[in-house]
Amino acid sequence: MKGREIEGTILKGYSGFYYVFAQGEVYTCSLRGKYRLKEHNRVFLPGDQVLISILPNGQGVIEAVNSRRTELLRPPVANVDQALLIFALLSPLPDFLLLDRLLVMALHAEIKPVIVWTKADLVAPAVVAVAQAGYEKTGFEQVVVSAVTGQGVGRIAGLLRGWITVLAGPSGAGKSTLLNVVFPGLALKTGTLNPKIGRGRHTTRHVELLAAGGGALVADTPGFSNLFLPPIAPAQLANYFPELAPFLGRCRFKSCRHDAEPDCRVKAAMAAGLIPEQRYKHYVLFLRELVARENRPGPKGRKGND
Ligand SMILES: Nc1nc2c(ncn2[C@@H]2O[C@H](COP(=O)(O)OP(=O)(O)OP(=O)(O)O)[C@@H](O)[C@H]2O)c(=O)[nH]1
Ligand SMILES: [Mg+2]
Ligand SMILES: [Zn+2]
Repeated sequence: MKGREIEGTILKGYSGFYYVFAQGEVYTCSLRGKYRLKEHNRVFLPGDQVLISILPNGQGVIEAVNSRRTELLRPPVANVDQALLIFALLSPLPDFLLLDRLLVMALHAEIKPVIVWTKADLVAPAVVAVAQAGYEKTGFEQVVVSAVTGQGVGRIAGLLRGWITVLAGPSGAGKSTLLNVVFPGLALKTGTLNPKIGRGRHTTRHVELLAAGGGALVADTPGFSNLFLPPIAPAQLANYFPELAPFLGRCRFKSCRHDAEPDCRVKAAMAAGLIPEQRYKHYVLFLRELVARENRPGPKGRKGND
């Protein structure tokens, strides 16, 4: 028997069941038989939009699933609208290389990145200004927050409302703390690094979306540091650094990759202080990484899908 049907979002899958958020409630759902067939072979992710029917006992059955708008692999969440890239201004010091990697990954996945500088209470305003200035020409949205003074918390709440958001950033940057301040009901575990396992204590094994209130669906992810770049053709990489745009297509060589070539407008712009040196350096680093991957023999290297 089929009950009434409503649309919802998968929050998480757990031992054969899916928890679906629909019309303000969480329903424990099983899968309609066709999705359990082996040939279907589909893995449902948090963020998948589904149609569920509600049984008389209050449980649900997933009847249909929509195609995905976006798909992230790390963390595995579908239909993510935006990624908050959370970096502390101090303790730990910002890992700008990781931030620049995450920016490339977000743009490649067609997810809007927002840079969030946390722990503003620990540093002088000049330190905040320097961090922000490094990304000003990218045009990426930046928010400065402090869980201690409440600075920026209202802006974060406004950004999260109505969207699917993932939080990413190094361990200890304050991701869970920020979510707790924005949504006090969540009561996520926070803390410092666990020296035994070398990462946050509360590292969750199952990625899940939290129905945080006000229509916000957020994934709080464990911190990480090591990431592969997505499969981007080296010649395309410059397009993932928005502040390079005004200088592209004007170098001596049409095929200029803005690395060792002579008469490069991008390098000239960097030398003239129009592009932050650190961002340019990371561009070159990523470029060489992508070229090395392209030149590596074997299917992995050629397809660039590792
Ligand atoms: N002074 C200050 N401390 C903060 C702030 N935000 C977080 N902290 C502290 O930073 C530490 C780490 O915070 P968490 O929220 O656990 O960090 P996380 O990013 O969730 O870390 P992982 O879950 O390990 O990836 C905790 O001791 C927090 O109290 C802040 O705005 N100011
Ligand atoms: Mg955390
Ligand atoms: Zn060039």
